[in-house]
Amino acid sequence: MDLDVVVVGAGFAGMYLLHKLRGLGFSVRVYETGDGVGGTWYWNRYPGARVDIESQEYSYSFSDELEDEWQWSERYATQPELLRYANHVADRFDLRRDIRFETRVTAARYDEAANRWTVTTDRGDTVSARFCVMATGCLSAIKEPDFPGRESFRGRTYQTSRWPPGGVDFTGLTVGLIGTGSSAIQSIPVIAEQAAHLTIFQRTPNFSVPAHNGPLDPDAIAAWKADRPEYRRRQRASQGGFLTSDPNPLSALEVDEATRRRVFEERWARGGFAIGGAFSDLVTSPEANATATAFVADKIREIVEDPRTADILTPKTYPFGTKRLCVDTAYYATFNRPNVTLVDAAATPIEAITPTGLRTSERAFDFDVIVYAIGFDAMTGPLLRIDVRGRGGLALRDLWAEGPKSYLGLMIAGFPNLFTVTGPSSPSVLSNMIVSIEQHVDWISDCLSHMRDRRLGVIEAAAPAQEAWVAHVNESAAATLFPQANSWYMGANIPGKPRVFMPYIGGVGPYREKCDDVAAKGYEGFVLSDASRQIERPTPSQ
Ligand code: FAD
Ligand code: N01
Repeated sequence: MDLDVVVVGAGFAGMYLLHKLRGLGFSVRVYETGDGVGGTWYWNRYPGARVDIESQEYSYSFSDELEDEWQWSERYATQPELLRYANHVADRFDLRRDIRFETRVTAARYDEAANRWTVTTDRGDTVSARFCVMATGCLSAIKEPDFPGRESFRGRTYQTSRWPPGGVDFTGLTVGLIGTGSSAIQSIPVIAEQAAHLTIFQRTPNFSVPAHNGPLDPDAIAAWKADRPEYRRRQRASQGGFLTSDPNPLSALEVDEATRRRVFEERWARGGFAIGGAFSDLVTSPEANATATAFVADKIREIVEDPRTADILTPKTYPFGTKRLCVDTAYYATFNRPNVTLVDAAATPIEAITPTGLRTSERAFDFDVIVYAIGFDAMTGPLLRIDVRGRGGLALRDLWAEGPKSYLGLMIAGFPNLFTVTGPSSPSVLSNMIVSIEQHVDWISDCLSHMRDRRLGVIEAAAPAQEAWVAHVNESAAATLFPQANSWYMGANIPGKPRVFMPYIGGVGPYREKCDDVAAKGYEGFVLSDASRQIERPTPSQ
C-alpha cells in the first residue's frame, strides 16, 4: 500500500496529525503498539496518575467545538479522565479507521531511488509512504528493571508505566516500591492508603510541590471560557506553554529575605509549577537557586515528623528544578503514616531482587508485591528502538551514538522526509506538551502543503543549519544549572546513554517564532528539491 504519510504512535501527537493531515487531503495511516489511543494516558494507569499542568491548559486547542463541548472536572485531570478525553477525540474525529492498533513499528528505511519510506511492523506488514512522522512520544520507551534476581521474585510485580487496566488492589499487602520520580510521588500516597505496609526505596530525592488539587473552580472555568483565545495566545507565546508558572521578572537576590520567603510561600499556596516562576534566576544562578532549595527543605522539615526521614527526603546533590519538578497530593505527609517506611537506597543500595522480596547492602525485605516506578529511556529511546535508516542505509542509532542531533527537533540531516514530533532539540518535555505537539503538527502540515503546492518531493535538514541549531541548543543549556543534575533530560538515568541535555531550553514562544521564521523564509536551513519526485495530488479522504 502506498501512502502520503505514515505516522508512528497514536498519542495526542499522532491523533492530531491524523486529523490534520487527513483534513488537508493526504492519505495517512497510523501505527500504534497499544490497543487504544491516548499514548501516555493509555499506558500509565497507576494509582494517582494525573497531569501536573492544569487541565484547561493541558488540552487540544485546534477545535473550538471540541473545546466548547469538553469540560474537565478537576484542576488536575486524572488518568481515567484524560483517557476518556483521548477516546472522545478519536470518536469525534473518526480517527480509529486509519489507526492500526496492536502493531509496533520495528523499522523505517528510506529508499533513495524511489524517495519513499518503507515501514515494517512486528506483524510482518510493510507499508510505503512519501513521508514518515515519528509521533512516538518522549516518555513511551520504558526503562526495564535490570536488578539481579528480578525473575526469581515469587510475588506480584507491577511497573507504573505498564499498569494493568483493571487496577490493583493492595489491601492487606506488603509492598515494596522502587523509585521516587513523578510516577512514584503520585502513586505512593494512594498505595499507602491501601497497603498493610509500604516500603519506598529512594536513590535520589526529588523536589516536590503541592498540587492543591480539587474540583475545577467555577470561576476558573468561566474565566477560561470568556477569554479562551487570549489564554491560548499567551500559552503559545510563553516560556513553558502554560500560564500557571506566572514568571516573576525579579531576581531572587534583589529582594530581602522576608520578601523572598513571602513570594515562595504565596506560590507554594497557589500550588503546582507556580513556584518555578517565583524568580527569574532560579535555574541560572546557583545563589538564587539555593534560596528555593532551602525553602523546600524547610517545608519538608515542617511536614515530615521524623527528622531523619525528612533529611533523607531533602534533595542535596543537585539544584532545585533541574530534575523535573514533581507535583503531589500529600506526598511528604505520607511519610508520617505508621505503615510507610523510607529506605535510603543511595546509602544502602538495592543489591538484588530475591524470591521473597529484595536485599539491600544492609538487610533483606519481604514483600507480597514489588512496584517499579523507575522511569523511561526518554526522548531518544522511542526513536532508537526502531531501526531507522536514512540515506545510504545510515542508521539513526549510529548517527546518534554520541547524542541526538536534529534541526529544530523536527528533522535530521541524512533522513529526508522524516519528521519527529517534540523531538530532541525542541522545547518538548520542558513544556506543556500539548502546546508543543500542536505547534509541531501545524508546522509539519504546513510544510507538506507547501511542498504539494510547489510540486516538491523532498525536504531534508541541511547539515550546517543542524550543526548551528545543535550548538545553540547546547549553549542555551550550558547557560543554566540543568546540566548539573543526573536527570533523564541528560540521559543520566540510563547506563551508557550519552550525557547530553536533550530538550531546547530557549522557551516555547521564542522557539515558535524561530520555526515560523524558518518557514516564512522558504524553509531556511532545509533543502527542498525535485519536482520529478513531487507529491501526487491526493484524492481527499472521506
Ligand atoms: P505518547 O503519549 O507517549 O504517545 C506515543 C505513542 O506512540 C504511544 O502510544 C506508543 O505506544 C506509540 N509508539 C511508540 N513507539 C512505537 C512504535 N515503534 N510502533 C508503534 N507505536 C509506537 N506532559 C505534560 O505536558 N503535562 C503533564 O502533566 C504530563 N504528565 C505526564 C504523566 C506521565 C505519567 C507521563 C509518562 C508523561 C506525562 N507528560 C506530561 C508527557 C506526555 O508524554 C505528553 O504530555 C503527551 O501525552 C505526549 O503525547 P505523544 O503523543 O507525543 O506521546
Ligand atoms: O521516572 P523518573 P517517572 N535503582 O525517571 C529511580 C513525567 N511524569 O516515571 O533519580 C534505584 O523521574 C530513580 O532514581 P534516580 C515527568 O516528566 C509526569 O517517575 O535515578 N532507583 C527515580 O527516583 C517525569 O519526570 C507525571 O536516582 C532507581 C525513579 O526511579 C517523567 O514522566 C507523572 C533505579 C524514576 O524516576 C518520568 O517520571 C509521572 C535503580 N536501578 C511521570 N532506576 C505528572 O505528574 C531508576 N530508579 C504529570
